[in-house]
Amino acid sequence: MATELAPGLIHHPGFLDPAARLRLAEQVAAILEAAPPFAPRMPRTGKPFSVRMSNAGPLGWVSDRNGYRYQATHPETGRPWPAIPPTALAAWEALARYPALPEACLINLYDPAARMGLHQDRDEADFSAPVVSLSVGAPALFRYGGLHRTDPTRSVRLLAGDAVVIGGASRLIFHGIDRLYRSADQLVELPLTRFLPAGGRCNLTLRRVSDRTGRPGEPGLPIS
Ligand code: MD6
Ligand code: FE
Repeated sequence: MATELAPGLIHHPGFLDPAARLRLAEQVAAILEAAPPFAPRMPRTGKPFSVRMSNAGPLGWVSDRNGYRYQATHPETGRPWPAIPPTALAAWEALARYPALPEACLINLYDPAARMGLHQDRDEADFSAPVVSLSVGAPALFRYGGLHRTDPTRSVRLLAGDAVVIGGASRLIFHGIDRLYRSADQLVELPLTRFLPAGGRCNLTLRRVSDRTGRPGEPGLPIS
């Protein structure tokens, strides 16, 4: 049963059943073999994120001292990103209600102590497409607010297999991950233990990057 947390912000608990979670974990592990996780850095300060990242699809989201941007190649290997995993494409087709395929699949890897500060996803040129998120591994506390950083926030726990769609009036809301929870039920994510040896969580976000003219998003300007 889906819950509309705010207009356009939809939580689908258990969207992936355990068999689909296992398939997705296997597909993501194969991507990470080819496109190893890297530690993105904050624009300007160069401070590393606590979350490690990789990407799949024609474009990948990267962040370094020069800012946030999408690019076609891995920042360390220089190779093109692997294809978006089939289980994630199927989730986009079921949930996005958008007439084109996603161009980017950002893979976020959370060690048990990692977190993600409040942010907006706004490096894309077409905000009429939603962002679709899939999670496997440990539960996490997802915080979401409004269109301004200082707006009041609420929180919801995301479990393995949950999907979240951020679209419509919520496309540009601030959101983040405050913390992970320990969980006993991580067996189906076994294929990812090589990349998360202490356990943790993997979140995928699927995005359109270009607008319908094919123009890519503005190069990332550091937020605030
Ligand atoms: C995460 N998610 O769940 C971080 N962004 O690890 C996001 O930043 C996110 O869940 C856009 C849309 C959905 C999301
Ligand atoms: Fe986000």
